[in-house]
Amino acid sequence: MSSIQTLNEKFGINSAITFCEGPGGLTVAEMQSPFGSAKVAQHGGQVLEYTPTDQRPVLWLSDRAAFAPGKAIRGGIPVCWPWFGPHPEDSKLPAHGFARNALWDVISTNSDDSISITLGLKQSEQTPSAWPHSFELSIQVSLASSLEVALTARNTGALPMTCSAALHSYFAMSNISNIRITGLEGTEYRDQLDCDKIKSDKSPITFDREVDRVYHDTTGECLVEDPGWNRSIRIAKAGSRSTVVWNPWIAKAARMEDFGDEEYRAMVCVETTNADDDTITIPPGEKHTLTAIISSSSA
Ligand code: TA6
Repeated sequence: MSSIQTLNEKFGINSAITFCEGPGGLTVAEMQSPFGSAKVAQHGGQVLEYTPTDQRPVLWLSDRAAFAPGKAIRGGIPVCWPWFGPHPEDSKLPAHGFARNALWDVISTNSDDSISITLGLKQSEQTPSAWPHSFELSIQVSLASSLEVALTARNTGALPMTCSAALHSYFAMSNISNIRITGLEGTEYRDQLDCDKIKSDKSPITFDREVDRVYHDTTGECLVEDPGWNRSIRIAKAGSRSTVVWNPWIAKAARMEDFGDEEYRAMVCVETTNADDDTITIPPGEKHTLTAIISSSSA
């Protein structure tokens, strides 16, 4: 019996959750409910799609995304763990940690009040030696009137475990030049494009160049207003005091092989993070959960 057949036998739930072969031969869980649909890959524990009923897809996925073991998938909601951005000591290590490049196990599925799937990852011989911790990572994706993505890191070792993380969500936009993001006005941010200077802006965020900002001390929700598609995407969160906003714009998009030169127009990242001084130290036996709650409605 194929691994997909085994997964469907063990975890499939009628038409609510079925496992199939996705792009690049990756195993994907397809979730279906009256509220909409979603797809989650075992590779990276990564949400690939979220489409509310009668709406356009909420998440963006590059037409050039690589779907291959060991490579990060460009789009959806990559799981950046146990470090956000470059590794703090060793620049040779992959940016944004190793979780998004690893194969996760299916732990459970459920169809009680929402359709949900939980995947898990724990230390193994594949875990980079740079991360000498025992851990259990799980991601629970729940589909109801919103999409809730909860990343839980449990420290199963004997020493405190300090990690940074991101649910690195890519949202589909009609045209980056016509959208604005509210909810972060007046919030201090580290400008990754200007010598990490700390700045703030009283206005909603608009885009006419590359933007790469880590907002600090913010627990509130963001609203991405997209008049071109007459909708707003709301990103609420829990377990996070930092938010990242990114669009690569023209030059950086052209430098990324898994990113179409013109695709910067069609996306924006609003990332739910534990970054900068929001890095989390988890005592032995304890856990921390980072949650993003995503919904979309006509503007
Ligand atoms: O979250 C913003 C960011 O850190 C940007 O600096 C950019 O590097 C982006 O993540 C994508 O990183 P990746 O390693 O997925 O190409």
